[in-house]
Amino acid sequence: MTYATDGYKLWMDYKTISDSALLKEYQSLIGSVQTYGNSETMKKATTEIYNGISGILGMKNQKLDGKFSIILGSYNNLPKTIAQQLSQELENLNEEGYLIKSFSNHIVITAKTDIGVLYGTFNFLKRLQTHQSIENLNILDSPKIDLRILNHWDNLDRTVERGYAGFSLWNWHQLPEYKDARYEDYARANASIGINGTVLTNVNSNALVLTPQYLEKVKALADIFRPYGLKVYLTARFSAPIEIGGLTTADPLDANVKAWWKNKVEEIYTYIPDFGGFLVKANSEGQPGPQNYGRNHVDGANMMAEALAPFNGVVMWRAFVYSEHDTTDRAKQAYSEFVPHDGEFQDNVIIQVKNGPIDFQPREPFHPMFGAMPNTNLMIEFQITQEYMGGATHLVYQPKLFEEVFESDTYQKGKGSTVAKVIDGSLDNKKITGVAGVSNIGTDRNWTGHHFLQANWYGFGRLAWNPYLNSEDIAKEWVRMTFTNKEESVNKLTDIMIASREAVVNYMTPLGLHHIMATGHHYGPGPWVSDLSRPEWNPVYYHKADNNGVGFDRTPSGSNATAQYAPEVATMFNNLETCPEQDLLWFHHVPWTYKLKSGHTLWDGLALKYQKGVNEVAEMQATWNQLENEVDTQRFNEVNMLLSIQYKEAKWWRDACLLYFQQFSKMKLPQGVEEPKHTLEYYKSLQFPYAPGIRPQW
Ligand code: GCW
Repeated sequence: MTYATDGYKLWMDYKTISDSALLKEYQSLIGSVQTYGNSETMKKATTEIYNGISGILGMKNQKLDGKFSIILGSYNNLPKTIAQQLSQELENLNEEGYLIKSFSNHIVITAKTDIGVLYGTFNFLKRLQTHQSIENLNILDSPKIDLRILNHWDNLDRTVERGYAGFSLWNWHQLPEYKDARYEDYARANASIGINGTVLTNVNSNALVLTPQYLEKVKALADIFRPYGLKVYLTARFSAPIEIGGLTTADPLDANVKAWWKNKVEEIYTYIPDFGGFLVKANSEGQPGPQNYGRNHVDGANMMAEALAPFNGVVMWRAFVYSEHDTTDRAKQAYSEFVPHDGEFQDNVIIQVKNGPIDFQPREPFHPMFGAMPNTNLMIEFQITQEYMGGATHLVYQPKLFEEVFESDTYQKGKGSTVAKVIDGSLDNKKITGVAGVSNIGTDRNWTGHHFLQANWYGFGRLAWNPYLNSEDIAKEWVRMTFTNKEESVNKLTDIMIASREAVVNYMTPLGLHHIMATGHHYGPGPWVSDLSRPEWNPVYYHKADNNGVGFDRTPSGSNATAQYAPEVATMFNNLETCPEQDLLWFHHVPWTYKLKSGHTLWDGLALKYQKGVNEVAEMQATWNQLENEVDTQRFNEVNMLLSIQYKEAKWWRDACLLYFQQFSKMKLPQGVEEPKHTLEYYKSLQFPYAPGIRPQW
């Protein structure tokens, strides 16, 4: 089998342009390449620009003799005559930003730092890959977010929690001596989209990674990643002082515990001088934390922050907490625990909040904490891996979801206080800002299991750099770099991607339904599940279907979760007339006979949405089939097979959910909705003990 189109090269294939007119034009414009500076990062930028240009221009061993010389270098390294002309513009960049500027017979790619130059290099190559003009360039671009981070839920045994693309990239057993070439390819791919941090280990953490045996291995990875501007972070198990430190307590106020963390952090920095810091999941789903000692999140986070502060390290402290002892609506619990502590966290603590108040569902309203902690650093966490969206089997273009969340208006300071403004820090002038994405990458040859899911890694990076970008533009740019520049095909491929997000919502959880998946693996429907030990793990807790209707009343007559939003937002959600229908059953328990805006009853509307989701997948398949001669055979066939599975599973979701809810509505399926092929008992009987990414308890 040929690996030419196996997807390994991601969006950096640098194939020679087939449009001969454009090829000639670029060849006439691009001349000699000159690079200034000799840091490791500049070496990478130099290799990249040569490989990129010679590949794209099809001039592997030929001299480039176009009109403009391409000049790369950070401001301090550029020849004075050139640097002087750019000094003013560079003022407007931050440390990682870059300037690409045409003047006289040069195209200059410069920045304050070498890493900025590397980012600029990738941007310049992207212009060629996407067939844009390279004349009169004047591009000034800086990231709007400080920490742009992948979170790997990778275990030390190389399994990946909620991972669907093979095993962990990190071969801990062979590290530090054996350095898989893939480590560098990984770092390079991240740099190409501006990702500047990676948390190597699962938030359900193992303290062993903090021992010298593993720190040597972490160091080996950090050394490979460093030239690409990619910092390494680790998850810190709160009970590590007991497990690997021999202490009898992990109480954050205990002097010995504090000293242990201080020493541990100092030790880590001897291995990795630019170590990024810790990510901590504490007192959540059984993980240890400060509450085990009667302390709170502030005590825990600040204790670690003090140890990291002398080295400029940060603590990313997760707000994903809910407790079986708390009888209030799970959607309210993180806010209740954290918001009273606004302003109490150290400057180098950043609270990491999932995009919605439950857990990475196909659609959730934005998390109310985003509009409620003006005096605390807050970062957003997305899940790029598709725990609740069909694993790596379903084509779901997630930047649509990310964009929807960023555009949501918190009204924290009146209209226009979008989540993007909270996260980029502009609303409240935050000290540190960040965006995290739970990685969908593994050892699969194409990295993400499904060719199209590479676009989610790509789009995550682009939106972490700039949360105001348009997800459709990102899709187009990815398609052009990964598949084709042919206009008609670009549009078709983009159509598939854009449609895919609403499709998955429709065939899994339309109209605000949520958390109705099967237990453990979370793959496939399970709205009937009601026997798990913790009430809030059961789907019935979330949909509350009964003979009267369906949905979770979170208005003042119910859990009153809406009170956690700004009054304008709460009022909108509370009122059935103004609550967006896409969130209807998230906020309201609605009678089956309720009239939707379309005029359909809720039951009919729900059934039609499920059917619509299935139809949308069929349309995605039809569009894909039109592309058979436009994309390479390997990827065409692989995506084709996956789309067939997605179609089959969309029908499974529709049929299982509708049969289940029909027991309560006792209404017939409306016209246009296909009858299920099997009985409800059949769907309930399906088991998947070896589904990938599994975490058995919940
Ligand atoms: O809901 C859960 C997932 C867990 C995950 C957890 C979290 C890493 O099912 O697998 O644990 O979210 O985000 O901490």
